Amino acid sequence: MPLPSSIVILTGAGISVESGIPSFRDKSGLWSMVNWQDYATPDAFARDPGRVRDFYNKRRRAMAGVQPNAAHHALARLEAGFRGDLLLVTQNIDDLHEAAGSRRLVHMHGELGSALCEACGMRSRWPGDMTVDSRCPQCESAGRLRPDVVWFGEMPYQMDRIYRALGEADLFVAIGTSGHVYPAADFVEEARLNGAHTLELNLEPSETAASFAEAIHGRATEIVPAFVDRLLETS
Ligand code: BV8
Repeated sequence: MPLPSSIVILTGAGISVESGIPSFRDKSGLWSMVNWQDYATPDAFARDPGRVRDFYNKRRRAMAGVQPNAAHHALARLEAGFRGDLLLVTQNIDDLHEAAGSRRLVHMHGELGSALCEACGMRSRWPGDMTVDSRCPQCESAGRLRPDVVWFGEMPYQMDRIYRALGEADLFVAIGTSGHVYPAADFVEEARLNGAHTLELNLEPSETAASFAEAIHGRATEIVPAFVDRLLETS
């Protein structure tokens, strides 16, 4: 692999599995336990906001004591040691990349620890439970807060910034994602068409495996540090 000057990395739930966070589509994944149509769509929230807030309250509480793993730390080490441009785009709503030290980071599907006010549009840090009585810190409206998470049918965040980075990247790496959800699953094609080398680091071939020039299969805590070591040695 030639030495890259500009890297885009896309992560999915698979990078957090070894920290104890369930993925979505693995056999014990979240969407095999609940029906995403009842929790991760604007209609679900309109139908039963309390049930949806509780669903995210439980996932927020489950983050207590959860630590980033060797794969998160390796990506933070890459950001610190890599002299070119690097953008880390995550589909995950956990804060494990930040906890490991990553800063050039986009949460394209939002964040578990953030609240969005439907009355004034303000986003605010929200570490605790969210209920119908929770008030927006900005406009003080009650009953108007929702999880600051991108649901199905909603536009993911910072897409312009992401596509600009994909246009300039000469290396695109997808880590721990099934390639099931769009538009994230299209990023590899976007990067490839712009001339980037494309690499998939995943437990098994994803649904978009055929689009990648190279693949390394294994557990993220093993293959991601090895990939970062190799890249930093050559840079
Ligand atoms: C939108 C909420 C448009 C947060 C989620 C074509 C183009 C555009 C859209 C679509 C399209 N086709 C269909 C659509 C609609 C839809 C979609 O993609 N549907 C799917 C079901 C086909 N997309 C959307 O609705 C998106 N919005 O397109 O808007 C628009 C246009 C104009 C105006 C307005 C709107 C929004 C998508 C975001 C939805 N939100 N979740 C939450 O509750 O968490 S999706 C959910 O899936 C999560 O966000 C998650 O991040 C995402 C992807 O899942 P993965 O991260 O990949 O996780 P998964 O479990 O699937 O896979 C884990 C992988 O890790 C596996 O491969 C496994 O093998 C591997 N693994 C496991 N353990 C390890 C490991 N790897 C390494 N080591 C290990 N130890």
